[in-house]
Parts: sequence; structure tokens; C-alpha cells
Amino acid sequence: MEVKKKLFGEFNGQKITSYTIRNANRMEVTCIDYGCIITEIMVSNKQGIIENVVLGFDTLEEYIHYSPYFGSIIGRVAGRIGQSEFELDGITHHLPENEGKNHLHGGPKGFHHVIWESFIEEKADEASIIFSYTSPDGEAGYPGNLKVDVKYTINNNNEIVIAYKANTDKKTLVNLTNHSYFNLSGNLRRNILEHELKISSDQFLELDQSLLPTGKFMEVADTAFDLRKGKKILEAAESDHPQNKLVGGGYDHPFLLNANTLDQISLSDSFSGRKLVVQTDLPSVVVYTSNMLEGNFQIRGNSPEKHLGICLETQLPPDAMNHPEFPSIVLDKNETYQSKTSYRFTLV
Ligand code: FUC
Repeated sequence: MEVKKKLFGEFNGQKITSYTIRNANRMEVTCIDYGCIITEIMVSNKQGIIENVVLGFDTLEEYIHYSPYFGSIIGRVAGRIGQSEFELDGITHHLPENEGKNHLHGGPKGFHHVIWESFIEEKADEASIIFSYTSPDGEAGYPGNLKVDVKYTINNNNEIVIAYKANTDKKTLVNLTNHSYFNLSGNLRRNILEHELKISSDQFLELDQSLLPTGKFMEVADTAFDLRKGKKILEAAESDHPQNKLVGGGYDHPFLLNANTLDQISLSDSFSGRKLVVQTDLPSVVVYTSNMLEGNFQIRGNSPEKHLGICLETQLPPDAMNHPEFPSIVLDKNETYQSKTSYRFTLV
């Protein structure tokens, strides 16, 4: 499979390249070496019409100035860190605040705003872009030189496989994710309220006013969070459950994925007939239904609005170092962080 390269823009005098991979089913994925952003996913609907199913821009300037993390890799730590600080081996580390007193998605100069090195791998039935970045010791307040590799592979099963790998020379924190906003209607024809979301999860994490986990594990049963048999996003948007209301109508919550299930996460849109199936080896997914998507910009001719896209951010639970009851996101110098998430497009 072939990778097509194109000049996408320039950032601080450096050329930014876009990479497009097209598979045998005419599915096409484009990503750039700024933020490892997936700018476009072109995939067929039930009539065979190929349209874009992610929110994105056509120019680098828009990604630099306006983007609410569209399509990018988030790091070093996805989600919020309460009070922008954490303790590691008795030392308190202070991080830049970028949402009130808290630190969000790796801070103002997180992995979504850096240029990554890129390598192409072309094989008979798949192609990959390997993005590599070494975050220097102390960058964005985090200790250790952290080398990160993110590999995007596109194959003929209509899958995008994202493989993450990281190593450090000093104990640090790592919790990586991809922040694509999906909308299966095609070219943003409709919002996502009629999309059906299914997640194999018995519990989600309660959030406080700042959208940080309180530490309480909530049962999904008898709430709009019970997605085990699937529900329209509309239910969460209209729900009067205090947790749905708190986030502005919808979800902005970490769901804990049930172990050993084949059908972990799926999103479908019966109008277009498109379906997205997500599989991950990570223990949780933050579902964000664009409840705060607003601003003075256009998304390829569409105004930003609530519920225009849905993010399925597979990751370790947010604010984990301030919650010893959550799985650890500490990476030691002799360890390797590794994880994999696949996104497969099919029809309903
Ligand atoms: C998600 C959410 C946040 C935030 C951001 C843009 O990860 O958890 O609330 O709005 O994306």
C-alpha cells in the first residue's frame, strides 16, 4: 500500500507534511507530522459514497490557532491533572495551568502542538506512518527525557491501528491517547445525537465541577451511562442525571472497560449505515460528546456546535497520580509503555 506525501504548511520555518494512505476499499486516511493529527478519514456509507467522518481543518494555521485537539495525539498525560501538580518519590512537580487551576491534555504545548519526526512503512496489504518525538527533561513540567513512538497503520480491513510506545531515562508520567472527533453522518451532515454508542462497561468515574474524577466508581445500571446494549447519544444529552447535566448534556466521562470482551466499543449511524468498532488493550475510554465545542472558527464550512462530534479517548483513567485507587501511569526508566487501539470502519 502506498503513502502519498504532500506539503501541508509551515511552522516556525519547518515544513509540515501530510501523509495519505488509501486502501483497497477506497478508504483514505490523512495525517500530518504536526501533533500526529488525523485530519481526514474518508470512508464509504451504505450506498458506497465516500465521505469524511472526522472533524478537522484544511490548513495548519487553523490547527495552530483554533483546534480543540482535533485528531491529535495527547501527551504526556491525557485529561486533567488537579491543581496542576503531582508528587513522585516525594518531589512535587508543578505543571503549567491551562484550564483554570488545572493542567489539561499535556498543557499548552502538549504533544498536539509539536512537530514529530516521521517514517513511512509500505507493505503489500498495509501502510504505516511512524511518528517519533523526544520530549526533553522538564518539558511542560514533566521529569525525564521521554521518547515516544506513535504508529498509525491502515490495512484492508478498514482499520486504523494506533500503536503507542514510550521510554524514559527518569521516572515520569505517561498516559497517551488520540483525540479524534468522529461524526459518521459524512461531511458533518448531521450532529451525533442519533448515533448509537455501545460500550461494554459496568462502571464509570464520577466527575466534580472541574470535570476531575472524584474517586468514586459509579454503576451504570439504570442510568444514561448504561451503554452495554447501546443507546443513542440523545439519551445522554436529554438525561437529567446530575452527571450528564454537569458536563453540559452528554458525556465527558471515563468508562471502565469490562475485561475480556470482544465487542468493547462501537458507534453506529443508521442513516449513513456507517459503523465504527474500537478495540483497545487499555482499561478505560473517556467519551466526550463535544459538549463545549464552540469558538470563532469554521470546521470546513461548518460552525462549531455542541454534539457535532464524539471522542473515544482510550487511555488509563485521568488524574491517576492523585488517585492511588486508579491504575498507575508512572513509567520508570527500565520500563516500556506500550498500548494499542484499533478503529475499524464497517457498515451497520
Ligand atoms: C476531552 C474532554 C475535555 C475537553 C477536551 C477538549 O478530552 O475530556 O473536557 O473539553 O476534550
